[in-house]
Amino acid sequence: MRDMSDIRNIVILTGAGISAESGIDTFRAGANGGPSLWEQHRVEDVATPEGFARDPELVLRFYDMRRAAIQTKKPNPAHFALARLDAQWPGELVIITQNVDDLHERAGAKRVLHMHGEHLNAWCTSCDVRSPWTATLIERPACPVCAARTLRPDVVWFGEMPYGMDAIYAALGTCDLFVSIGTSGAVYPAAGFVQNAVELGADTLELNLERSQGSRMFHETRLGRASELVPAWVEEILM
Ligand code: BV8
Repeated sequence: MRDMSDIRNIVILTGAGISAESGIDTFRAGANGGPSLWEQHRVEDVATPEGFARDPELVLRFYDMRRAAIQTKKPNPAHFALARLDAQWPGELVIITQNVDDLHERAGAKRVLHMHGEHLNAWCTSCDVRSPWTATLIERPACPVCAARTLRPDVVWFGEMPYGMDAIYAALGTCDLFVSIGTSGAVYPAAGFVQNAVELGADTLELNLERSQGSRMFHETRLGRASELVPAWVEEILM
């Protein structure tokens, strides 16, 4: 691992585990054995374009329930620690999140990239405009721009192209440190970023409740809760 003083550019990847202690269910039940999202619904039924075409009401209700739920949750110390790092870090920094909640932003983070979209946006498949959205979509409301009743969750489903891939690969190409927080490493291309980082010469650190599927590719793994591990790591890197 580099000496801390040689680290200029940082790429952070977050997953559902960073929001778990805010009360937002993860996709795969973590070591804490909490409920997981996929236990209630099969991925193919609620997180694919085919599932949406087959049963739009089921999918719209699934996302309406989650969109409402996240608005009752609050950022936890891990989100606040990353927002502090974002504000104080003099070099390049980007928080690439797989999460579709807005807890990074509500904690004050600015340099956030939602590669899998955002619950609080609705995407009109007629005019392609994404509009801020905190209400429900089940009643097929009119698009605020073109009035068509073709709004869907602005969330990247399986088989769809994640957002910001060019910016992500550019950031991985210049980063000195890649930090993965609260993700199982089960879904690509996000799960492959650590491999890109290693091949491009970055140091890699994993902060997670349990070892992720890509754990062996990290130079260092720290196991524990994000609300404890992340503030401690930010304190260390800002020293
Ligand atoms: C793509 C938004 C091409 C939706 C999500 C066959 C057909 C088609 C595609 C594929 C295929 N086979 C493979 C693929 C690719 C596919 C894929 O990877 N499938 C998997 C299942 C094998 N990927 C895609 O389709 C992607 N698109 O490939 O396009 C392409 C390729 C390359 C470059 C460009 C384009 C699109 C995938 C996006 C799917 N959408 N989310 C929604 O939110 O509803 S995925 C969703 O699950 C998340 O966003 C996240 O990405 C993923 C994994 O979730 P995690 O965040 O890791 O959460 P998880 O519950 O799994 O783990 C939580 C972790 O936290 C655990 O490790 C736990 O221990 C830890 N934890 C728990 N509590 C705590 C904690 N850690 C710390 N503290 C705690 N307190």
